[in-house]
Amino acid sequence: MKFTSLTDEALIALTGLADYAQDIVNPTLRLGVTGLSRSGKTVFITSLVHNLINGGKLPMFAPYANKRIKRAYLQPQPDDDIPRFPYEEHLSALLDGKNRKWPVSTNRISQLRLTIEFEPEGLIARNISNGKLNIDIIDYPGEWLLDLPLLDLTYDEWCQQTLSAANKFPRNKIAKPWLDYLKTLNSQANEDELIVQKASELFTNYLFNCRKDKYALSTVPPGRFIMPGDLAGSPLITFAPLEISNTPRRGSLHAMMERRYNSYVSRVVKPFFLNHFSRLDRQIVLVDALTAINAGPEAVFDLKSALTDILKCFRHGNTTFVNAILGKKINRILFAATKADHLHHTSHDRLENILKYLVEDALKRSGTSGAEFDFVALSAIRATREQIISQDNEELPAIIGIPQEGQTLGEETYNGKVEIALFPGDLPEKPETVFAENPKEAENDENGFMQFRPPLTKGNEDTIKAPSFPHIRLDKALNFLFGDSLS
Ligand SMILES: Nc1nc2c(ncn2[C@@H]2O[C@H](COP(=O)(O)OP(=O)(O)O)[C@@H](O)[C@H]2O)c(=O)[nH]1
Ligand SMILES: [Mg+2]
Repeated sequence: MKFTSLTDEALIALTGLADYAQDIVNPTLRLGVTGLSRSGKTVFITSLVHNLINGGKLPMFAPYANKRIKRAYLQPQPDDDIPRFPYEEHLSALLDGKNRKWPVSTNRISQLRLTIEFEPEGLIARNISNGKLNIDIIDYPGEWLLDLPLLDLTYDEWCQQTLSAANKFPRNKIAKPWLDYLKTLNSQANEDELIVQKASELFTNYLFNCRKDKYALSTVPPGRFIMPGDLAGSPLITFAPLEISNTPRRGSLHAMMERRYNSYVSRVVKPFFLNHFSRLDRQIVLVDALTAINAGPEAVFDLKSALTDILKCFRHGNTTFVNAILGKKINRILFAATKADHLHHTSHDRLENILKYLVEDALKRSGTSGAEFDFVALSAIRATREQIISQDNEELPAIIGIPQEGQTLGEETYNGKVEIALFPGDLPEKPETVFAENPKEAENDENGFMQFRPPLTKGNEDTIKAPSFPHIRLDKALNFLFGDSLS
């Protein structure tokens, strides 16, 4: 199967033209926000919107620093077939005083329209622009992007790839219960719904376990198995790889699995790329690089291969025939390493460099997409502050925050109320070190990084006067993503 066929191209062309016509009346930028689950999409969007609406501190966001932004507000979203991003719900979780908490994770696509009124720059611009820009933010799981390679794989090829990966360290350990069950199956046996369900359940558990912080593996297709969206329980995501020896006999387990795999590819994967992905103008890819670095070299290699697949999506998306004609393509892509507040600022540049190194390495293998790239280490909502602590005649950079209830460090279990100081450790100066032995000796829980509670902000407690969430380099990200469209 190809990314697009002739009929698909016609469909993209129609949607593209409709978007184009709309854009003339109401200038609109479609901003994709993606990343694997827990990479920080929900927190990023909530903080972005709140900071813009409430006059947060954004000195690196040029149109805002130059006071050309008059106001920003939410409007009803344009697409009736995508759920709305539940901004108010997420916000109230974060602002709930003593009970404040991180918003609940979502597992599907959603959309929000933010409108910015601004003073166009220069006389001519002031005459031709109405000074209004809609930013349609589309939040979608990165797991769905990593399904793109499936468009080119037959069921048999997919089985081969998936099994070969599952038999390698460290996946072989995680996959054991599923692989053991697989050995009891005969692909030529009669089809059987219960067997298919059992295999699919064990396979899905394996994928989920790969994502745990301890392993932090990134490439775990099919994406809907982990992020089912509205498909939970559907036959479309009830299948699994098999050990295959010959062509499928009619009515066999093999034939049944193959049929479902093909439906998944044509009815789930392809429509996502045609209906949503192909309409984006700008894209931010959020990457929880710290968790991968912390889990060790296998996780970092896997992250790089996920980044390669993601870059391939952008390249495919930008080279379809109609996109070329309509001049519609993703022209800016920002890669952002999230949760930088887990580090002292002396390591922020290092984190940025590691991400850049991983993406540039991946670019060599994926080919370029013609888009402009940038890299940033950010924290959309900063949960820590910094302090230098003297210990044994040494000045050590520490971060201070309130660990979430139940977090542990050594013997200590925290109750979600006390603040602690933590030495976060340094990231390596040479980015390539992350492929070698575990380079980071930080003070962590054995299950990964210490999770901190969200900070107190205005709305939480009267004593705090900040207009919006504190952050690290959120403004730099906004400037790259749409600063140019507000001039
Ligand atoms: N300290 C800190 N934690 C963050 C930040 N962004 C996200 N997180 C944590 O990561 C979790 C997952 O973030 P979320 O935005 O829900 O991820 P999503 O699944 O990509 O939407 C949150 O519940 C927080 O615990 C950040 O900027 N700083
Ligand atoms: Mg989310």
